[in-house]
Amino acid sequence: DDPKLSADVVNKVTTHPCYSPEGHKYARIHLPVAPACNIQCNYCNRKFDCSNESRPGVVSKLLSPAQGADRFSKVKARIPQTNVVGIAGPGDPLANPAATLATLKTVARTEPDVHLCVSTNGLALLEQVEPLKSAGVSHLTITINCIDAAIGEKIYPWVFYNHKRLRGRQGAQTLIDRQLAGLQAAVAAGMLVKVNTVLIPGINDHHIEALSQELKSYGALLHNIMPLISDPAHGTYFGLTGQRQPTEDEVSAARQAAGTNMAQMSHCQQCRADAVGHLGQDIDLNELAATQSPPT
Ligand code: CLF
Ligand code: SF4
Repeated sequence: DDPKLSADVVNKVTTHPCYSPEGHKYARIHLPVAPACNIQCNYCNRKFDCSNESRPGVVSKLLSPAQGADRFSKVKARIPQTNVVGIAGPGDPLANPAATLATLKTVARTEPDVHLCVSTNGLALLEQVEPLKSAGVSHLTITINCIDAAIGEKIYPWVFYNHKRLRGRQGAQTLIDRQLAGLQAAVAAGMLVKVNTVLIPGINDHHIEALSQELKSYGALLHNIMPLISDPAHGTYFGLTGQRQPTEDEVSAARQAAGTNMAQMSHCQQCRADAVGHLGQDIDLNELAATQSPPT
């Protein structure tokens, strides 16, 4: 509804299933080519997909870039509305830049009209904005849970930056600084930047309005507040404190608070890193595997 958006931006928003409800007729495919991660989130268990952008409790079978591009071609033949190729894990795509970029470039050669989408924690984003841009990435998601290191140190026990493991407040501050610098650079490079925030009761719920105000000032387009999925059986737990997940009312209140500053996404499905199909109607990968090439 924003009259300031150009026709090109409106087109990119309305043809992407995550960026607008109007995009629901299009489908996305996630290619799980990125196993490593460069930070630790307290709600993550590394045995599972990145729960920043992916439904926890399921492990993606990793693909090589060539296998990823091959899966895309097969899915495109079967679901022609697949116009978004996303890299969202199972770790952080930008902690695996070679695999991520090789996959995106191969896909773009096969199908130049597809939207290329990446979801990252943002730690390594600033260095990768140019390579991502030249690979043709148009849609970018950064998971930013706070802009206050006193909150961040409760969420991230460590980050690995410049060959060093940084802990506590220093680690959190480094991550926040890099996320905001990366956000600014990605916006300046012309990417449509969405921010995902995992809502964690008692940790960052009081901070959402201040966060969304800052995100808006850095040029983010859209805010997706996702409830923490807390299920020890699925390997997600918040540190060892048994953090609960937010209620529906708490999620609505956070979206309302953030909505004073930013357009809100409220149809997120918290997808797996290997999700395929229309949002909420994922197709079965086992069925797809029957037509998949053997590992190389
Ligand atoms: Fe995938 Fe993410 Fe791109 Fe969408 S998912 S990389 S922006 S193509 Fe979408 Fe799934 Fe929610 Fe992500 S519903 S988890 S917001
Ligand atoms: Fe886990 Fe994702 Fe956080 Fe990395 S960024 S620790 S993969 S939730």
